[in-house]
Amino acid sequence: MRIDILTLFPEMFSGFLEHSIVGRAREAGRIDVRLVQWRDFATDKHRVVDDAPYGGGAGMVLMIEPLWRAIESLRPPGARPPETRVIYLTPQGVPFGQSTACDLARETQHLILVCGRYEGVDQRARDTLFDGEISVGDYVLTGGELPAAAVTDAVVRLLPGVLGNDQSAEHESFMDGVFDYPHYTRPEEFEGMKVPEILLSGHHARIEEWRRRQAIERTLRVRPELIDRADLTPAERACVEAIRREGEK
Ligand code: 4H6
Repeated sequence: MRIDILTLFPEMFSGFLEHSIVGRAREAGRIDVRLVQWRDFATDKHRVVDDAPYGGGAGMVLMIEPLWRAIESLRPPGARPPETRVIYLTPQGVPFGQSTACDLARETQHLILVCGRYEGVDQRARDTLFDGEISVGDYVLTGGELPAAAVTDAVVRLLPGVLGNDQSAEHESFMDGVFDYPHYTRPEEFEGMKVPEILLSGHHARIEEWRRRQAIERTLRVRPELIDRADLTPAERACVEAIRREGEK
């Protein structure tokens, strides 16, 4: 997969791209991430890419022309979704989630992430240049760089062969719409806090069942709305109803 990140601040990505899973995926040649300096597509010698808003008001607006030129240079003629996608990171975007990450990992070979700043881009760019707009949550950041890093990380770790262990990708929190189960490691007891006995029992089937119930209980407590859309077996649905009834008492 190729990922182009169009930004005014490429330095913000250096640590992130070099380390951990994304760093290794790059070294292994599974992904080709390029940081693209927005100013390189300015049309004047001062490399200006923003201007004051028509109609007045605070802040600056990213001009359409440099952005247009950038996307022209990054996207081959005729390249279209889902194989090629130009995504704008904005607080006004469609909420990003694991299902969007899965779709991008599966269908998209060339992802172009546009990191806005200031008051964002000229509306005409939004009307014509983007294949989608994504928000990583209901909060405002100074720029789209952190959201672009989040989307990159979430997508790259789903690419085949990127996580050494494919099981951990399968078993993970959220793959079926339920949180991960609680994890414990040594020591068996710390400051009086013990590891749940069941995990030391060696009863694999019962451990699986316990973990699943813990995961469902926690999801129900923290994010009850997730459970309705979760991928649960009939037995697990019955378990949800039982926990809900217990909670009503
Ligand atoms: C586009 C338009 C994404 C991008 C405006 C971006 C949060 C998210 C930005 C802005 C972002 C998210 C610039 C508006 C700073 C507010 C960059 N913030 N902003 N939730 N900020 O995904 O002022």
